[in-house]
Order: sequence, then structure tokens, then C-alpha cells
Amino acid sequence: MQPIRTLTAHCSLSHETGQPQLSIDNGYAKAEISLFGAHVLRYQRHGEPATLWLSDKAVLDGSKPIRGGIPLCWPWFGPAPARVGSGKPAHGFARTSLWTLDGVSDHEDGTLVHLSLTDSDASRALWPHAFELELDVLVGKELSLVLTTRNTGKAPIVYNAALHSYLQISSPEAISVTGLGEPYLDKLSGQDAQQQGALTLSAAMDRIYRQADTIVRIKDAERTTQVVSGNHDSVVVWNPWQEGASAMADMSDDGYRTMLCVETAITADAGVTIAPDEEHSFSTVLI
Ligand code: TA6
Repeated sequence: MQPIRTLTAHCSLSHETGQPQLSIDNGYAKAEISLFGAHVLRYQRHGEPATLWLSDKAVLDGSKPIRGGIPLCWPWFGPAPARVGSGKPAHGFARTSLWTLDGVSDHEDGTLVHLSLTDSDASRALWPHAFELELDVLVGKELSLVLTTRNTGKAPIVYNAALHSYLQISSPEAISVTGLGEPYLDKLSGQDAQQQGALTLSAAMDRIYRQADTIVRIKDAERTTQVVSGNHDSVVVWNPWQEGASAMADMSDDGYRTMLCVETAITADAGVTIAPDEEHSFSTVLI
């Protein structure tokens, strides 16, 4: 077993799960980030309940995607689109790749972690493009993530993505969500629909809101969480409800009662096109 290594005054690196994992504990919050998937597993401000939900059945050893925290869906969202081809893993391969830790530094406003992923034989077998992907995570009074895609190849690349945040909630009955805008695609029925007033939870839900405000507010019994999105085209809201939770090996049957995904996303069929040597970033901040 490799020893726990101190990286900065507020950040250490361990391998207890079988994957390299950062533990951060600074003046604002505690957080854990796995290098498998550049996956923020936990984030909790001191004296407050956890912001992120992590399944009690989450598999952290790198053998499958991690259920909870903030998976990075990239370079596609959901099933692979036609331009990528069939038989590819859902939500792309960034979340199941081992990322490189480029740096950690402590600052007045929190601990900054910089992670990166570049193309490899394995990535090119799934997606034949040269790229550099970077994730900047600031663990402070807020949790901030910026995902940057750089095209290092000779032809344009097209991508979709999501910062797939699993938020911890007290119960579905306590939740109301505002700022989602009206039109949405109901992925369960395949129909376009209109949001009437605040969103409440009483059944399975999988929706893409394409005209959401920059700030989506999730009001819970004792607190309000804000998801602030930048340079995205949609906000995805997902809860599998009881039947969906029971069908997942890595979620307890009642797990759906303590989570709600509110995801900053790029879901348009056209995706985002990046010319050679150009880059594109989008971001989410959890307040
Ligand atoms: O963001 C919602 C969603 O795309 C749902 O359709 C649901 O399947 C979920 O993500 C989880 O996907 P996963 O591949 O992690 O089981």
C-alpha cells in the first residue's frame, strides 16, 4: 500500500480505494477527488450538510463509472451519437479514464486542483481525435469546476458534455427547483413539454432544459443550493425514482430519496465545434 502523501498544507494524496485520490480540508470545506475520471466525490462546507451525494454502493476502484459526486460526461452525453458510432460507452470515456494531476495549490479563496487528460491509443479507439482536456477545481466557500477542451489535432472536433452533479437532498418532498425556464425535452416520453412554475419531485424524471437561467436554485427544507452554469446550452435534471434505483447495482433501493442530479450540460445534437488549436470551456459553480 502506498503511503499517504502530503501535497500542500490542505491537500493529501492516497490510494486506499485502489485509485489515486485527493483529500482536501481547508478553511472552507472538505472535498475528495478521484483521479479516476477527475471525479469530485465529496464536497462539504464546514458546519453544513454535504452538497454532493455519493452512493453508498459507489464503486471507487476504477472498474466502472462512479455513482454520485460529479461525473464528467465527455466527449458525448448519454448514448454515443451517430457521428461517434454505436457500441461506445454511455457518457463517453473521460469518467472512466485515469487523469494526470498537474498541480495543487492553496490560495486565500480555497484549494485549486488542476487535472488533465490527453488522447491515447485507448481514447483514439473510441474517438479518433487528438485533444487536451483540463479540469480546474476550486474547493472553497463554493465548489467551482471549469472543463476545457483543446483541439490538438488537424481537423475540427465536435463534442457534447455534462458536469453531472449529484446533489444531496433531504427528501424529494422538500424540494422545489426554480430557474429552469419553460421548454424542456422529456427524455422519458421523448416529447417536448413546458415547465409550469417550480419543479417538484414525485416520480422518475429525466429532462433537458434548453432555456434555463444562469442560476438554478434547488430549495430544500433547511437550505438552498445554487447551480451556476457558464458557456453551456442546457441544464439536465434527473432522478431515477424507486424503480430506476432498484435496477442499478450501485444505488440502494431508497437512494433516489436523497439525490437529485442538476447538470450543467452541452446536449444540442450539433454539439460544440472546436477548430484546430482552439479551445472551449464551460463551467459549473455550486453555491
Ligand atoms: O443525466 C441523466 C442521465 O443521462 C440519465 O439518462 C441516466 O441514465 C443518468 O444520466 C445516469 O447515467 P449512467 O450512465 O451514469 O448510469
